[in-house]
Amino acid sequence: MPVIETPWVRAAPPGAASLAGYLVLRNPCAAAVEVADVESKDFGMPMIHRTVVEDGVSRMRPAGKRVVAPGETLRFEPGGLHLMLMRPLRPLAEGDTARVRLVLADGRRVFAEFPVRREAPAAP
Ligand SMILES: [Cu+2]
Repeated sequence: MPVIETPWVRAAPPGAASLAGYLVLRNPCAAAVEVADVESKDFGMPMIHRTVVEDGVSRMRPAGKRVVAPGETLRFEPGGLHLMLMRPLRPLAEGDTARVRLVLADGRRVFAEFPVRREAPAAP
């Protein structure tokens, strides 16, 4: 089963319409896995985005499905692939924890608790 490592959500001012979430998804399985979607009890509209630079301007785009080969990792990190956690359903301040799970294309879910932090945790 794939595992989520170093999950975190970047702290935002109270009332923010969305928060950004980051993680490393490790696939120790013999088969590739595909990340199809994200779910959360704590957000009304969680999405997977990718930040791209177009004509020198940074923009966010839907990331679609992501494949992780056996033994590989998929990094969700600032400036690239990220969880766009829109419409928080409760206040989430630094020190709180958001519940998020990734939906794999085969229907399995990978859950993690994402601590809300100001800074990225040390890389694994
Ligand atoms: Cu985004």
